[in-house]
Amino acid sequence: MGSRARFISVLFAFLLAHVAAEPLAAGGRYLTKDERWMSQRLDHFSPTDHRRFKLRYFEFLDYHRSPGGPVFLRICGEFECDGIPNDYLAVLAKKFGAAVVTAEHRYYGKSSPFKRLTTHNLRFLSSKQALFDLAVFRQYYQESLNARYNRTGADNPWFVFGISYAGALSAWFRLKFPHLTCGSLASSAVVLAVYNFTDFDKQVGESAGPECKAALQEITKLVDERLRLDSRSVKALFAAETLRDDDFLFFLADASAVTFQYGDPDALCSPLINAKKNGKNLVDTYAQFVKDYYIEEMETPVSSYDQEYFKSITPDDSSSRLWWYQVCSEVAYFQVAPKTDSVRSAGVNTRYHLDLCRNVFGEGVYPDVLMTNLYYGGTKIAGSKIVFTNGSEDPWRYASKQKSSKDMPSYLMKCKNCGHGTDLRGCPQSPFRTEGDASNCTSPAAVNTVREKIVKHIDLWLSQCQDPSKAGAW
Ligand SMILES: *[C@@H]1O[C@H](CO)[C@@H](O)[C@H](O)[C@H]1NC(C)=O
Ligand SMILES: *[C@@H]1O[C@H](CO)[C@@H](O)[C@H](O)[C@H]1NC(C)=O
Ligand SMILES: *[C@@H]1O[C@H](CO)[C@@H](O)[C@H](O)[C@H]1NC(C)=O
Ligand SMILES: CC(=O)N[C@H]1CO[C@H](CO)[C@@H](O)[C@@H]1O
Repeated sequence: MGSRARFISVLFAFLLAHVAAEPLAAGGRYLTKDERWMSQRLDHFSPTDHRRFKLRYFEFLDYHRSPGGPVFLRICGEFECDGIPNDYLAVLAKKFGAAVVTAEHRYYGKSSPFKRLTTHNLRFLSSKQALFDLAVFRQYYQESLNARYNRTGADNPWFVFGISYAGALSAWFRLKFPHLTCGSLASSAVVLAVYNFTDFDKQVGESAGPECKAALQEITKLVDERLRLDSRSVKALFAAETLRDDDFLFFLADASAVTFQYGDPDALCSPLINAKKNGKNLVDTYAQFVKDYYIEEMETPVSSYDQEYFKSITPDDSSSRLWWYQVCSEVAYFQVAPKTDSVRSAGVNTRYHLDLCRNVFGEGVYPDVLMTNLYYGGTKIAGSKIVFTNGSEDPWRYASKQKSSKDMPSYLMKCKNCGHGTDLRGCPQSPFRTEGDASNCTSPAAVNTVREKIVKHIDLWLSQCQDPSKAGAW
């Protein structure tokens, strides 16, 4: 993976990209980067199309209590997946004597069935196909474990994990294939496909707090005005003169949203609040932040907001195009400005997103969220043995499951920098520090309490899986 970060509004992509940019310490950021391959069917739902492609996966067996210990499947999402990160999941694996495996999501990274990513060729890119890939992988890997341990027909207890979109896949995997996993952890799982996702911006405002929110709103107003008067100069101020005006507004909105998403609110709010107090120019201050922090430190290429760039069918970093295809065809999560009191520009609206979908992928490509939610249940998902976790400051949290229930407990980690996937990744997550470390969360106890619950659920569900007579205990 190159040093380029991934498209930020795509949930989680950035994080893993950033891990890769760091040097590998001994036994450090990854459990393994040793890639393996399996053959997958291109279209799991066609009786006549028998084409296949190669899917990349990784395995880590050092902690495995062989031969009967559990297997933890860490689902990879909308990004190039080039190893198994060494975060809290590694701690869990050690505790449970589990093997850890992870498979790349079809189309991303090295697991693309096609070289040319035309809209036509993207038609097999969907969460439904990806879930089927995981089911097939699960069986394939179980057999390879059996071969390794010289067993036949044995079935280890499995547990699936995922963060963000992969968190939704984790919940959906347990929903659709309950016979293939004992349970699931769905961390910051965006299980609700939302068309007008106004809660995203609302949460940005809440996470910012009144002072910082007011500053951000003032900046939005000033930039909107300057964009009308002289769009070239204001975009140049942010080193983003290559972007169209509408893409530029989305870029600015995202640059602040991610600091809350990844648990680093002060990096943004401290300079803004200071500037306001000292009568300094707010737009200049924000521009400095965007350039130094978002573009430089977080390594966000401005092109990852450029819809003309997404049109390229052979992009050197294809994740943006791929994720936008999933957004435009299945899940939406359009991060539009609410009607009143928005932080982002009102120019980031439904029209913007729909036009982007049409411009990049062609007429007729738009997300039917009703169908997506009909298929999976949205926040009314009727699964079992799924743990949901959310971070209190994460703008994505309203696309996750709202209510806790006995069969699907949901926990909120509440602290000033609790963001996306904090249970597994710790905080802050940008720029990266020690992975999975909760000691830098403003309330480590908030995170550790949830982690203890996670351990209990895994423990119980694994034991029920191995000994069905215990199922009554639930
Ligand atoms: C594998 O199992 C077969 C059949 O029981 C046995 O003959 C063979 O020795 C075993 N091999 C290993 C490596 O344990
Ligand atoms: C989304 O917002 C647009 C613009 O405000 C509105 O026209 C549309 O009806 C909304 N769609 C849904 C599904 O809420
Ligand atoms: C995280 O904590 C360590 C020590 O506990 C400290 O040295 C470091 O500066 C902290 N990092 C952040 C980003 O707060
Ligand atoms: C949006 C959100 O935060 N959803 C839920 C996360 O989990 C807690 C605990 O169950 C709920 O209270 C939240 O509503």
